[in-house]
Amino acid sequence: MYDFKLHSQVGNILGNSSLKDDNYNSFYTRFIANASCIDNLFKEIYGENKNYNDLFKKLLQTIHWAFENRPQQLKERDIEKLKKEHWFISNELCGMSLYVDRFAGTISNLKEKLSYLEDLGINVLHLMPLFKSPPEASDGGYAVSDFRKIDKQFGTLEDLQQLQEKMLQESMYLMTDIVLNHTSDQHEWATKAKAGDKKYQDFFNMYDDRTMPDEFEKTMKEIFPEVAPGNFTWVEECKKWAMTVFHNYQWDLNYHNPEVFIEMLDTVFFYANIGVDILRIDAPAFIWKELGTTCTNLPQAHTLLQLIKLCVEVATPGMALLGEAIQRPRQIMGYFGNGNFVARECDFLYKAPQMALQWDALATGDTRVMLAAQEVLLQKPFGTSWITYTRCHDDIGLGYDDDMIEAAGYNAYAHRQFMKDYYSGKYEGSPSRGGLFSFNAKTGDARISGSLASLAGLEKAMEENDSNQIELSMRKILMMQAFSFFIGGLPMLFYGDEIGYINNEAYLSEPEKSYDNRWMHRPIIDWKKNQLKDEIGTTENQIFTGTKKLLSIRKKMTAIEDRSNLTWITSHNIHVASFIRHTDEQQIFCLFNFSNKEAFVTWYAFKENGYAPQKLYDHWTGKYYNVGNDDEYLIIESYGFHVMEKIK
Ligand code: OTU
Repeated sequence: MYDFKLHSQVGNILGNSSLKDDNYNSFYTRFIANASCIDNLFKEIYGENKNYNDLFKKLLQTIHWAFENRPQQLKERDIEKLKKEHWFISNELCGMSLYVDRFAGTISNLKEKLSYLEDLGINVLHLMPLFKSPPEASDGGYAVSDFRKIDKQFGTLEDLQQLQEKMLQESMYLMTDIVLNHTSDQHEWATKAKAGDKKYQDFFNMYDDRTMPDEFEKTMKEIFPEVAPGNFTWVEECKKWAMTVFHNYQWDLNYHNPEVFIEMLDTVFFYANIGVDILRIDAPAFIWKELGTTCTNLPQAHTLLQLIKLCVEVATPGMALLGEAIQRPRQIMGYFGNGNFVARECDFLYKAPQMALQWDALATGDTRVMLAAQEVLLQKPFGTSWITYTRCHDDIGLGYDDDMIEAAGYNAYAHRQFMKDYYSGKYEGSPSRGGLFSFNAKTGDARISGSLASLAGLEKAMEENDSNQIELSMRKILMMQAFSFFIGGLPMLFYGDEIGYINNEAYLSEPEKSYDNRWMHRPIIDWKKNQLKDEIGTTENQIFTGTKKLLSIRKKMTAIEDRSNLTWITSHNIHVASFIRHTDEQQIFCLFNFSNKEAFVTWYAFKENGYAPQKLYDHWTGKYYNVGNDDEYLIIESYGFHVMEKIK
């Protein structure tokens, strides 16, 4: 819609731009196209501010300078990505998430490890938080004290830019985090707030007494109830209560203050102009606080995320946004955008409910709870995608709804208790080794820590030197990984899982980690162990080569590309989750047996969705299958799976 005043304002701001090339023309077009929406959304949140016009001008200037400062190579890459449309939706992309220090020591050393990752089939690299963070109060880098300085333990910004250059040459994409919701209490803004600077106290949620904190606490939940109970921390230096939803050394930023938004948008652009291809927005669900609410998933949080997306589309369009909204299925879908902003909020979301539901099915051998969530999860808008995964640096939260558990005939409370007992190894006969994380004595809730291998039983099997259980746990590991590789989205492996690292308790001897058992599944890589990937017969070799094979199968199948092209199959067997990934040219039947017994799937299940295959080729087993009569069965081994392409 033409808006003379607004478009003149944009024109004036750009007037003295030093660049007038094709890239600039494309930028100008994007700017004019998004300007009205940017104005409307910014006004929706900050329109009451008496300095709105100055603030809006500052926002437009921030967007302009982001483009002016963007390296030419990235501008050209932007255009290439825009031509591809949704460059990030590709069956050829597969990621790994890793801590630089624990994987390679430093950013510079990481350059020498790219070949290991390429051998596995990885071409998207999620580097866990890199920016300055107090070593004694870091939360694994999620307590940032300087958003612009690489933490010296990892190296320098130049090291990161050299790594990014090398990755570009290897056609690898870079993903890293922006911690949008909070800063370290040692960030410059927090230090100034402590010193009594009112401007910076207003960057946070600070109160003179307990009146407002107590009011907030009535409806807020606790994230770390054991080590950081409540949501507020007393700050002696300035005699105020600061909101601290996470750890008490993580101060929540106040997005009611437009200065905070503009500062953090500028940081988003700073990361974009380093060459970040996918920006993981940490804790987006928490960025807007309102009394009388849980201070999560509020409409204003979505508006701010849409605003960031619109601004990124203008200045740095080659960077995709991943929202780390670990929420229940019905809440999580909102982060793809709604109304006029469908597919214009986050490009990616973590498919956290799906991940948790895989672990649910693995514990019970029953896929019905998982299937009960699919109607919601299938509503993902075209042009957005998921990060699919089995494990990450965090805990496993049983973030699916009670009605989904009850749909499978279970009592929700008892079922959740079972899951905690099963994965912490307390349940009689459980093969799992894991830990309860953030147990909440008031609610009985807890999340689960543990590595893929340990939760799948490999740790216990190796302890008992039980070759059958070792074999079975490796089958479970590969089945779980395969599910996340073919369900649709960009698979993100967690480092160490490709080799079968089990839990490690070394963190207990480190004061700054000992209170947080998520460190049990964040290994320090032993490269002698990782080199066993090439030694036939070792568990490392079997897990690595199996994972590698699955990724190479995936890369050959365009039907696996996440084009909202998934149809669930009624497998007529509660132990088996099965779906078709389909295009006109290719149909892939994926079946996963989550039970410890053989599972029978009637061939009839293959015919119900109109594809009626007669002959299938299983890319995993390398075998051909003739589709049988309706009263005949495909037999799937315990924890086995099939990735079967319709041949005719
Ligand atoms: C995120 O966590 C990060 O992934 C965690 O590593 C950080 O500790 C945390 O934020 C604070 O920065 O829901 O969206 O259950 O899984 O807090 C925020 C603990 C999150 C984390 C959870 C998660």
